[in-house]
Amino acid sequence: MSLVAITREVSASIGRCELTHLERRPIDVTLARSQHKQYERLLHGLGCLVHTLPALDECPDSVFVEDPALVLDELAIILRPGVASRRGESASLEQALRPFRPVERIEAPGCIDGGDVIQVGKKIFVGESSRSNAAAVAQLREIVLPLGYEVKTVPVKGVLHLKSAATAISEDRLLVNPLMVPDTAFEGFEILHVDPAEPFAANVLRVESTVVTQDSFPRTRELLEQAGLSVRSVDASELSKAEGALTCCSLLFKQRRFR
Ligand code: CIR
Repeated sequence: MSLVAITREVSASIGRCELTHLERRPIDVTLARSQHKQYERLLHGLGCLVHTLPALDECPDSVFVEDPALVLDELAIILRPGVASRRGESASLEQALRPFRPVERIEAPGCIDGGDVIQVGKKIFVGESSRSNAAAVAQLREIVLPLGYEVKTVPVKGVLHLKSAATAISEDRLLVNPLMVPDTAFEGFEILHVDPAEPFAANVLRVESTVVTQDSFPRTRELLEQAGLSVRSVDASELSKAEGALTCCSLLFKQRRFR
């Protein structure tokens, strides 16, 4: 079954993005757009059906489509991002998801960013970051427990989202920066650590059996290759200045149409 990748063009206002742990640096919007196109081309080359939404110029962070939604095999959940500036991104994303999945939603006072959610098989880990709270986790549990998922919260430090600190590289292995999230959070998984010289390398995008990393993390790429993975890389320097990485720029899911 094909994978759908929902992406969104880079907003003209990305220079006014939210920043939590990074200093603001000028973002070259033209370069950001061309890097984003390369990312989409790579996904297309890996067999994804890329569905690009038009830019939302009034929403600086809207290229990071991972945050306002979570798509599981059974349904999509419209999340409630942890910062108010990102809540205007949900409506058009919901429209794009409706043909594929029934839609549920997280309501106030819950807030949760998709960047805080790692889903591997029937396990869902949620980062205890500044963007996600217990009310949202309780709502998420209520939605997914009947579908057989298990939801576990995980401490994160020094980084925006759980997925900046750890991502799945296969059904039973995770790539982790142990200084940001403890290995013990992921019981039952085999853990591979990022190279210590590349603390932000843990955010990789798994597309079937391929793992996509950033050009700027060659040492971690080597570790992934030594672990037997097929690895591709892209340049995401401009989106990194907005505190974004690779998983944030797409919602990837099996194509099954709902209506
Ligand atoms: C934000 O602070 O919301 C954006 N500047 C970056 C979001 C990155 N998203 C992600 O890691 N999932």
